[in-house]
Amino acid sequence: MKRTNWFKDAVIYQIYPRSFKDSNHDGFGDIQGIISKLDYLKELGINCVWLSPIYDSPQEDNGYDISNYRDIYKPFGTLEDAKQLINELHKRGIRLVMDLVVNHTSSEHKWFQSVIKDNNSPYKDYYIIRKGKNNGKKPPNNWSGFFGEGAWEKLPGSEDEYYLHLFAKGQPDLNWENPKLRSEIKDMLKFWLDLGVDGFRCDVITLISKKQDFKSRFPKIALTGKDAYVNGPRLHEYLHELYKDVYVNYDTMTVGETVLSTLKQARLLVEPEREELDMVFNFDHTDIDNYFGVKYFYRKFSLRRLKKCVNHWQKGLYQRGWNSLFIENHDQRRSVGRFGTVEEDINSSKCLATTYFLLQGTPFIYQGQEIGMTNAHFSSIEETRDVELANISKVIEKIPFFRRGMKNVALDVSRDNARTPMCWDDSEYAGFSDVEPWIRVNPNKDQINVEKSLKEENSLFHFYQKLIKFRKEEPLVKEGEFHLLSKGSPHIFAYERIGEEEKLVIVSNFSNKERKYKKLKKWDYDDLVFSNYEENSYVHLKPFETRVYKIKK
Ligand code: TEU
Repeated sequence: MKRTNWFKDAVIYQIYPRSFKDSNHDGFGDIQGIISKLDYLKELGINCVWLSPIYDSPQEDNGYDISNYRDIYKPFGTLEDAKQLINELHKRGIRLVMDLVVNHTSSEHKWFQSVIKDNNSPYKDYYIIRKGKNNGKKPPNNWSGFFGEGAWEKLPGSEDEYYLHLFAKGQPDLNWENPKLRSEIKDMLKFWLDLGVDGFRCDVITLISKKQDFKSRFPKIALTGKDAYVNGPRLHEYLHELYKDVYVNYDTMTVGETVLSTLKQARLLVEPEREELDMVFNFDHTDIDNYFGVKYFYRKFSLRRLKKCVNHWQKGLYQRGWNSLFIENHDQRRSVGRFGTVEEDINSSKCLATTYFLLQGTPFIYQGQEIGMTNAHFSSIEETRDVELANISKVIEKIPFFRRGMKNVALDVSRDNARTPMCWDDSEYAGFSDVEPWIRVNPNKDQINVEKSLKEENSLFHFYQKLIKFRKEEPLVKEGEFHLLSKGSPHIFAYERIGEEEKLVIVSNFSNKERKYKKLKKWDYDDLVFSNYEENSYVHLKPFETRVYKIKK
């Protein structure tokens, strides 16, 4: 089958299923709930959905711990529901990208269970299992994982062996060195593609190959051993193998969650002739407001640093690969109040929306982002549910220096901020469910909900709708070359998207004060395609004003 690169024309909406819409009164989102909201997504204008994991799972990490790749977690529904979802999406011209979590399984997966029951199980080599040091008293090395703990756990039933888990204890890492395991994964990919799934978002895909020495590394503040387990020696080989044995036969798309990858590494993953992935998510921009890539070490946001980072990736992948564009997902706190925006002024969210949406690449919207949902403002850990926060909190508790300053930071940056139920209306449980949900509803549901956004002409929802329409109709958004204009300004983010005869100019004022921007003299009112203000002055930008011009060169 010919691959059509449809992802270059896609606007992708991420659904976090447990929090999207409950249809069966258990306070937990489900597939039928999603189906009931597809017309809403159609109205927004998106043409692809990325669905976070719905596979069978004990839900230690909300489904990123899969116990059966070919079945659905019962509270979400059945395989029949999944087929119906694919069908209903396709009927509306919307594609479906599933989450692919193959760096690890759940410890409840039958492969891992078989190893626990029988130390000689043929599945033992599906995992990374090593003898501990000192006759098993100490783990095989000093590596630490992503949730703040050591990366090894005693293998149940064994005296001296440990298994590697770069995430929670219930997420043992798979051993990609084993060709049988790779073959199982390829079969599973075909299973979903044959059901009609259009592509995959590949969870922590840069971790699948590990250096095989398994030696201790120089201790770090976080992620000791990462030079051995991120971008490992056989990563490209494995990805190319999946491509040539599976993807090449389908009109599919893959986007890799490439944690800790530099531009140079990303190029190797997405240059089309290398046949590995179609796109990557890089996290440089979400690390702008922290130190050392650790979100608990909060750092004041700087627009200049953001521009530098955007410029780096836009220029760096131009005509070599394809960018993915996002400001939110289920692991990040909400963008409202972040990246130079403020909760009190919806115009600031419009500025941010315009600025990221019209860059080169495929834009993603995370559920609730389109109506401006905010962080949940948790006041205690009891209100949260995330295993990451639970584990990190234990680490913070142990170290007095951290305990003092970091408890509140941890709540502020908790992933649960973006995982509260989607606010559909202002009823008790925000129209998400009619019983108490698995995590509390955002207290500002009366002000920020879908029903209200649909009614108000100037809502963020309608602004996104316009942006999506504009992106679809304007080839320059897809193809134009990126050129940064406002490098030095601490408040203004302006850039061009240059084509052969025309160009787009995007100008946003990321401050709550009027700002003079002299370059505005160059462009004519008549060329203004849209803005978040009805009237625009000559060389002054109003607080959080954003404008898009289309200009003949
Ligand atoms: O996230 C990978 C990842 O790097 C995150 O753990 C990230 O470092 C952290 O969330 C920042 O706060 C993916 C999934 O998106 C995440 O939900 C899973 O928990 C994780 O993989 C394990 O599958």
